[in-house]
Amino acid sequence: MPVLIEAKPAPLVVDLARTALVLIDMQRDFLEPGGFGESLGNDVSLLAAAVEPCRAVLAAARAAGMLVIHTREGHEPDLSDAPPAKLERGAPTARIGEAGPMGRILIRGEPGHAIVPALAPLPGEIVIDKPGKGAFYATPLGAVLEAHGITTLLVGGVTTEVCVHTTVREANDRGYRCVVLADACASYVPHFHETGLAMIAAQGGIFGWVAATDAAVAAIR
Ligand code: TIU
Repeated sequence: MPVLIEAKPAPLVVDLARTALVLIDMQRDFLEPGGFGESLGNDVSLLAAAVEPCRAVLAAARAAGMLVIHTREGHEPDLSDAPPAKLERGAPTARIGEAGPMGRILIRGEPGHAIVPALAPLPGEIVIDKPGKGAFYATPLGAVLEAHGITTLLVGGVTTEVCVHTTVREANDRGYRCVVLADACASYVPHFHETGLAMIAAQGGIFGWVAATDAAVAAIR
């Protein structure tokens, strides 16, 4: 069904039957103390504001029967999918693969790798495990979207300027229309969040649209 979503730089009409909700990396490793995000020196409480908007749009998407996709950043226990450049960089308090209070940092299957309880995937919902920042690199996401005839993505998650941006840039180049839900995203660096959103909608929407979660929820209902 075609619906109108109020967005920047301009409202757009989307066909809900061809639209997926993609929630990026709403994992304990990023949102809770003791995980990857905190190991990098971040105040993880800055991401909490995105949870309720994500929950609201997730509920609306489920009720409307839309395709729902969750992503998780993380690595195989043997780190075979983690490039040295990623493992070695920076001076974290604990490196990827090292033990932390939520298990090994950013490793698949560990408690910290899980999506936060408020947004836990339902049985049957698609969960894309990704080794990189973008959700298309080394994952089946492209094939999944193609199989479902998806043309438009509603995107929330963390962090705005890292995994959300990378995924939206990848999706835009693959021909998807991306509507980034501003308040359903968050960053450890608030001005990166604001600027990151502005970058998407600038220049006539150079690689997407930006909308309030309420606007998307109102359109989906
Ligand atoms: N550190 C940071 O801002 N983000 C990431 O490492 N991954 C995601 O954004 N998911």
